[in-house]
Amino acid sequence: MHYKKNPIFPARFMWGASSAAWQVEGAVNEDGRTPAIIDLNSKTKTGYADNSIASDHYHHYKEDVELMKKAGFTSYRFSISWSRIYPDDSGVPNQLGIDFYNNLIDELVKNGIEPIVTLYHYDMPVWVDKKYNGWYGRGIIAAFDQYVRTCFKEFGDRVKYWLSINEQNMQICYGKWLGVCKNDETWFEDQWKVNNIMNVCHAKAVIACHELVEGGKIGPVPGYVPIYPETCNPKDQIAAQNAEELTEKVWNDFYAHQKYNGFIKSYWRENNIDPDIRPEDLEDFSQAKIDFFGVNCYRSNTAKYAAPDAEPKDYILNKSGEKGNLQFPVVPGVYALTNNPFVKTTDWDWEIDPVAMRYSLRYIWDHYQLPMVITENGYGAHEEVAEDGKVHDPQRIQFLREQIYQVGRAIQDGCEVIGYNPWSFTDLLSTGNGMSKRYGLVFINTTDSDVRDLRRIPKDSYYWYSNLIKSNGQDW
Ligand code: BGP
Repeated sequence: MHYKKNPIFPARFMWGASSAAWQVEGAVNEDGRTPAIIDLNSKTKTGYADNSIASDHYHHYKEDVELMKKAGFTSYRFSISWSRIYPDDSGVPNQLGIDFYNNLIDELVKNGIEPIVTLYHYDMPVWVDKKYNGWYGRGIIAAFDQYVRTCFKEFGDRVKYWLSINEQNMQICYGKWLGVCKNDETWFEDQWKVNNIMNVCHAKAVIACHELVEGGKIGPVPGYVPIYPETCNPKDQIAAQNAEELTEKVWNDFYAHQKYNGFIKSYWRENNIDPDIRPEDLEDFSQAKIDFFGVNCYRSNTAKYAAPDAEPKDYILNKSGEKGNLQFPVVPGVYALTNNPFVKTTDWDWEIDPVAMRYSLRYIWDHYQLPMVITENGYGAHEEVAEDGKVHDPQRIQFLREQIYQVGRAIQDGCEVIGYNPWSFTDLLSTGNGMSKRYGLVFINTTDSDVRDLRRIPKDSYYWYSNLIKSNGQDW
């Protein structure tokens, strides 16, 4: 791609990278942490590494922050492990867990790096799951409220950017994969009850943040995959809109307007679904005004018309890392997803589509006029240390270069974007492929079958990104 004119990024733009507790920390049995559902869920996935060690960030956090500092980071997005803070139902927080995050936050702040903190990234404590039936039981609402209030009180003096629930839309759309769905048979209806409880928890977090954190800002983190219509056939246009509603817009409208939109209310009516929304939920929603959107954007999807009598198909993600192993969903009478011949794909069949980044930022800005921070965007690949001891990742450099260029274009288009935090800082566990699907700017010398020495080796992309951010987006 030829860059005729470099886009201008605002002063104080937050350049950093991203991670999540269970994917990077390890130390799952240390200092009082108890198991999270994702620890158990992960064991059912082929090739998945045991996350008891992961990237061992728990023991390497100082070295990791040092590398961020050297790269010129001004932000770092990470998540807090709920079961480190509340390991059981005693209502007593675990001081050692609090100490770990205090140390990490202090280290970041000392080095001029703004912490951006996710409260929930797929890792529900097993005790919460057992006691309240996970996201299905309304008992989780008070437990979540207690947890987030503790986070705000303990860390809110230094953490001003907060994120509520990571990719709530994906957790509903891929309920089984991400450990939320407990019963396949009833998920069609259950998912909307579960979603309502998640919405209440999100709303509680927004309210508590504004109450407890001076100058605190909080937003949701939708997994945003823009949907293009396959053709200009009007039926494909509506199919694309349907897909957009059922995978993204229902959530984003809720976050921005604090109420359910007309599309979903009518969908529930037509399908005899009762999402069990209670008057007290509506009261919480009305007070939960978000300050910004976190945006996780990796790829795009393409939709086409699906006839009412079409054969239904589930979305089956590519779990092997060999191209061509993905099955697109067909929802009869609503939409079907399909190939986009205009974009390439990764080994896991994820569309490589930099323009989707510009499209997403413009779409969210046009609909909601709220500032946006990119909280995830990245390239998953098989990688190894080369004979020269370095890690060469030209495809990631190309991916990031093209994506960041489109972020710049969106800013030029008038969108308010305040930061870019790609996935991920170091290599970490992928949701389904452990260490064999690597995203990091920094290589972690470990594999799914051999822990090795966990050495940190900055990849070529780390150096490239460092130059780019030190020039505030001018040195490509
Ligand atoms: C996002 C999740 C992350 C991360 C990423 C890459 O949806 O928020 O936790 O894992 O996707 O996905 P994967 O690990 O499946 O490649």
